[in-house]
This record gives sequence, C-alpha cells and structure tokens, in this order.
Amino acid sequence: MSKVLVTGGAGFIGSNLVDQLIQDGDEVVIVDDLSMGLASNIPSSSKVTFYEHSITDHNFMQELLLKEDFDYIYLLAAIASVADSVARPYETHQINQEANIFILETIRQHNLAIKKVLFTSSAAVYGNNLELPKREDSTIDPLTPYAIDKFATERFVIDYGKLYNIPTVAVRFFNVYGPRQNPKSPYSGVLSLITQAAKHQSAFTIFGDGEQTRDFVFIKDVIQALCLLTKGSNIVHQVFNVGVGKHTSLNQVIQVYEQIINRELQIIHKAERVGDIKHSYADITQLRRLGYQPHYDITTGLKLYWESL
Ligand code: UD2
Repeated sequence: MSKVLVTGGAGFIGSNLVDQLIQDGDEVVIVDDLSMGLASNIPSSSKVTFYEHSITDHNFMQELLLKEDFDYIYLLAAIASVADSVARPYETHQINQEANIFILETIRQHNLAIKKVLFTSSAAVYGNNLELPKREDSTIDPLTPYAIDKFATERFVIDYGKLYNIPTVAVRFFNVYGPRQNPKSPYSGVLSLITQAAKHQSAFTIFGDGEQTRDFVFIKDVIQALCLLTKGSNIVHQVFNVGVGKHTSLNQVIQVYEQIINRELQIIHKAERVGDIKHSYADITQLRRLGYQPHYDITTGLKLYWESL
C-alpha cells in the first residue's frame, strides 16, 4: 500500500487514475479546485481524501506535503485548454507551471523522501514540427502559453530531479479519450465532442476534410503507462510519449462510431481550424521498452466510451 497525491484527481485523467490506485489498495489524497474536474468523478471510498483547493495556494500545498508522507506524486492539475491559455496567459502559467515548481521546491527544501514524482505534459510541445512519428527527442516548437508552460515544467521536473536527486519523470500525452472526458468546451477533445453528438443525436462539425489524423489513446492505456512509470519501474529523469503509436483519421473514427451506434452520424463540414496540424502520432518505443503495451484499439476504446455514458 502506498500513499499517493494526485493533483487534478477530480478531472478526466486524474479520476481514472484514482480509481486504479484505489483498486491497487493505495491511500489517495486529491487536490483539485474543481475548475475543470467534477466532485462526482471522485470515488466515495475511505481510502480517498479530497481537498477542494487550488494547487497555487503555497501554504496549503506546503502544509500538505509536510504533513503526509507521500510515496508517489502525480502532477495532473492544469488548465488543460490551449484556448484558455491564450486568453489568460499569466493565470494559466501560475497553475500550469509555477504551482508545480513550488511543489518541487518544497520537496527539495525539506528533503522529502518521495519514491516518484510524475508530471503530465502534452504533445502540444511538438507544435508545428512536421516530423512523424514524434519522438521524445524530436524538435520542440511550443506555440502557445499552454505548450510553453508544459515544456518548461517538464524541463524543471527532469532537471530538478537530476540536480537535487529527486526521482522524477514526465509524460507527453497524445489524444487521450474515454469515460469522464468533459465535452463542454468547443475545444474539448474531438472524441468527446463526437460522442456527445452521437448521444444527443445532434450534428458534429468536422473542420476540414476529416482526413487529419491523431494518435487517439484510450484512458486505460494511459493509466497503464502512468503506473508503469511510477510503481512499475525505477526509471527516472526522462520524458515519455504516451500514445498508441498509430494514427487514425476523423473519417475513420466516424465510420467506427456509426458501426457502434448502428446509425449514421449527422456531419457538417466547416473550414479547417486555423493552426490545426494535419497529422500527429507518437513514437512509443521508449515506453514499450519498459513493458508498455496499448491494449485498446479505436474500436474497442470507443465502444467502452459509448457504453460508459
Ligand atoms: C490537441 C489538444 C491541444 C493541443 C494539441 C497539440 C485536446 C482537446 N487538444 O489538439 O490542447 O495539445 O493537441 O498538438 O486534447 N475537430 C473537428 N471538430 C471538432 C473538434 C475538433 O473536426 O468539433 C478536429 C480538429 O480540427 C483537429 C482534430 O479534430 O483536426 C483533433 O482536434 P482536438 O482538439 O481533439 O485535438 P488536437 O490534436 O487538435
């Protein structure tokens, strides 16, 4: 049994991680201000303590870190909207970067004996780099405050780890989808928007010709990767892509969905989104070397997502 802190534990990825940790018998502390997450995502279990709090509150975070002897820390709390980071660059910076550095600094100053700190970054750091597949050492081109903060924090996490002997790792998520993904904003993940359209029998808008591709990775494979990089290996001070290593077009996704729901989706075509990248998928060789094996292809993953509604 381990004691685990999950910042952002009420969110889509965080709450799925919390479910897994509980299943593993861990004791979990969640810090989440519910700005993006939902209290209803948090499992009711005596093993979970939930603090509705912002990670930007230094006093609170320091007290918590000193009070609890955490074995593992997962840094998932973030403003996960690129559009929001463009609208509020300084505020999102305080959450996406500064608050995380303060956590590292607290660990350093107080010599906290953490077994692993994992930071969650994004494929957004590759920006418009056209190289495919994206390898962890591919050119970085962060184009928005969100991507800049993710990349800078990744570096902080890795280099703090090296400089001060803190066991840290970072991951770059590709297009994660699955149960509890929030479809509320037009900038939500495309699969959550398609799922919402299918559920409400409303129209789904494809921006462009639908031939753009992404590396869609089902939440359960993501959780597998997160657990592997923390409890499952001694690896430290490295960054890992988390995807499936395959690319699927939106048109293919629509086809799969129509088979699952056994009817046609209502599709509208609009102009390509400004700044949209055409293709993206991950090289997952590094993660595979540690034993990672994605188990959910797009058909299986979408079916489970649909059935979870
Ligand atoms: C993802 C991230 C983004 C950033 C980027 C970096 C999400 C939601 N977005 O953007 O934050 O990290 O990767 O590469 O994880 N689309 C439609 N109709 C819709 C919505 C989207 O056609 O209603 C298209 C969109 O134009 C794009 C594709 O679907 O071509 C995927 O869009 P997305 O926002 O899910 O993800 P992405 O990879 O563009």
